[in-house]
Amino acid sequence: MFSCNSNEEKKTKRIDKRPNILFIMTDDHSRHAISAYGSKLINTPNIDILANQGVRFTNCAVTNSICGPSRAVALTGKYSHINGFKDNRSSFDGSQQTFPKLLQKAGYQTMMIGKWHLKSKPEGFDYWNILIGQGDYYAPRMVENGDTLNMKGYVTDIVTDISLTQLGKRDKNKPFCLMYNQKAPHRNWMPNVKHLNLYKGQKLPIPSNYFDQYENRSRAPKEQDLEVRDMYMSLDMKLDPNTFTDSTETGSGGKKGFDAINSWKNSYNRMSEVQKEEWDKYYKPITDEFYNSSYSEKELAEWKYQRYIQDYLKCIVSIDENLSRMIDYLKETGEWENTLIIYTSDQGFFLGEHGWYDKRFMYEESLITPLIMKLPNSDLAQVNNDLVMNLDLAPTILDYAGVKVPEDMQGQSFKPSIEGKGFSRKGQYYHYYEFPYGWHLVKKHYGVRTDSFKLIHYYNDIDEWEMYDLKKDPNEMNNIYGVPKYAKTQKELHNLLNELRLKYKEAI
Ligand SMILES: [Ca+2]
Repeated sequence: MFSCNSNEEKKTKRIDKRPNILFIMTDDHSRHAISAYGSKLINTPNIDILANQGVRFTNCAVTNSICGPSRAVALTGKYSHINGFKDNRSSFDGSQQTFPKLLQKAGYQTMMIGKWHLKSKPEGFDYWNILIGQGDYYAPRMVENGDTLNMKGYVTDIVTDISLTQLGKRDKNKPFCLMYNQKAPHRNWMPNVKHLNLYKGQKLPIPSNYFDQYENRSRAPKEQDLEVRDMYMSLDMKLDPNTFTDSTETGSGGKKGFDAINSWKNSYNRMSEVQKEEWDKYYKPITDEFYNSSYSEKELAEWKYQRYIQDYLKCIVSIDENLSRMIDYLKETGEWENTLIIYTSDQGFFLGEHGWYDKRFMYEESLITPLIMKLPNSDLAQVNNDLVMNLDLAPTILDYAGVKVPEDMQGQSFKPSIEGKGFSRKGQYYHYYEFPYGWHLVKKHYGVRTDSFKLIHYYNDIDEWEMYDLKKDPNEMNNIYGVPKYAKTQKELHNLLNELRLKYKEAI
């Protein structure tokens, strides 16, 4: 006489009414590859569901645009120089305070599944199952609560499978916090074989500044190594590894001396024989096309862009498809209404703007990360233009869970902003450290961004400033630092930068 299918009945089961937290972080997902942000490249219907029934942020900046550091900031609500994880050489001090630990202490069930990339073992989770290092696209190696596992299949599906299994096993009397962190769409952008044929034969639009010559700016954007035209023919372009020789290489790939051919062979060989067969059907003609053509330098740069962007987007199709499984699960179990869902990336990404891939620079594409939040017990669509940051994620999550935000967290909850009660931040402070070691040769720099301007200081082996008028020059092609007309604004930005460096306890 009691129906088990009633969502109402399932909803009333939980006595603890605090909202669940579903924290979704993908890796290197540019907001320009999400249709809710107006992408001309891809449809992401399931991410769009969150935006159409929640809050889409247009100005969420990261503090340090690179994988590990950004994750450490999200966990701690503290800048890299405070949480100790400044660049990808670092190892996260897991003994420190994080929002999952505080939620666990407050009675939440905490789970961390997928990309972790902080070297040290996760702490503060009732269950964790993480990809090793950057993670493999095929047959990924994982560590479950300390035990190493060799999985079969495609990483985005696997991370979702494990997440759904663990959600099913949880204590349903308590709220949960699940960090559901996808490896995709991180380099080297290997799509699921079932998505290989998407975009086949199409030419996607190339950004207007793809052939940027880096004039009117400091030396820093000229001296990087993150141009699409320099991508590896092996690892990135995915030419048939069996045909590959050193002389086939046309790019530096961001790190001279890196063994890209072997890295590519290893990735390729993680596929099963059946997967390889599907893979080869798609990539062999591409390999042949390359060997049979004599591209000019410009044609090769355009060819590489198409190869890059299409693989990148196919990886996102899989993320979006798997997100629908999570949404269905929440709806079927009656938890959809009372769950705070956060969709974000560890940073933005260049999709050919300035001729680049990767991130690191304080320019808009890399600095601004997608952030969409489906609020508990609300389906009102909002667009929020406040100057929020990934630094604010931890305090915001704690605020929604009704847990006191510790005073030493440097971010601020933006729940009041969502509720129309105001939010105050004059400028977003940024600092990138990974130079000259590591990848891509992006020089050390710090700076501040307001809603109209940006000031950047490159230092270390250089001492140059850049300033941009974001309203007039949204693509940041023209450095106005030192231009007399902007002298007053420049002085104000310098003052704001000094103020923020003092506030966040950073000194060079
Ligand atoms: Ca990343």
